[in-house]
Amino acid sequence: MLNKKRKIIILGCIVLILLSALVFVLIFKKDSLVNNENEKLVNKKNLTIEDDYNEDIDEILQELKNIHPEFTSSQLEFYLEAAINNTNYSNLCKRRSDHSDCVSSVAFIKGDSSVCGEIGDQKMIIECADPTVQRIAAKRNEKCQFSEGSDFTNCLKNIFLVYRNPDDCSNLKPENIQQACKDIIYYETAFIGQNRELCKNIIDEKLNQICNNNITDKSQNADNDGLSDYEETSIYKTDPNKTDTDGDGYSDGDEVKNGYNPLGEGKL
Ligand SMILES: [Ca+2]
Ligand SMILES: [Ca+2]
Repeated sequence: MLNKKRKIIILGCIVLILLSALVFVLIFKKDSLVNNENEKLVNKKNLTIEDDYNEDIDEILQELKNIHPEFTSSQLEFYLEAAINNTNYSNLCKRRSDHSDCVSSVAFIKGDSSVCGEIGDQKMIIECADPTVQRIAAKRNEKCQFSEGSDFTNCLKNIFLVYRNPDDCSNLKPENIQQACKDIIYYETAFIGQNRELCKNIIDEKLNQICNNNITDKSQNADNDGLSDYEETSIYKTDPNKTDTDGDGYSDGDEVKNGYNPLGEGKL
């Protein structure tokens, strides 16, 4: 009799333990499913906005609110939707009375100043881009420092995409970001004009070095014949390392100066 009672108690305990374990597994599974769903949603939102930086949308919106306390929540909601859905925000913003605020906010949320490229003149574009660049510059500038050569210069160029001349950078803060903006513009100008002289304006050591290594010196004159290497290679097609390319006894520089052809007989 006692044995039977004990058996029933033990059996009851086992059933109870099994039931508890089942309930526990079910609750845990449900929780992890919910968490996964939330995670997926957050990742999806972040990925749509910025693949590389996974920024927090709530923080971005809070920053935008701090800059523009006058924005209503329906404005913010609209800008966020336009930015996240990657829809045709240029058309969406165009129809609104707050067109420039809309474009600027979409740029800000997306962290993409090129969005500003479509509005007005250069001054308006810069006004639109400044807050976005200030939001992203420090983080991205830091990331750029890990790359070398053209990867490094392209990385910097992408941050200050819509800035065309050093004056465009003048409202950027803090000072080092403003300087980085100016530096990459000096680099671009030096590179396009192949004018090494302009490299001296670049404060950043790494960029200064790349500039000096990559860009030919327009005033350099290896053979000292009165024509710079740049003039010889780009204009007269003479040998920058040979004083008298055509070997007629007159230097390339003298021939050009007097209107003679440095590559053979006759006048230029
Ligand atoms: Ca020369
Ligand atoms: Ca000659």
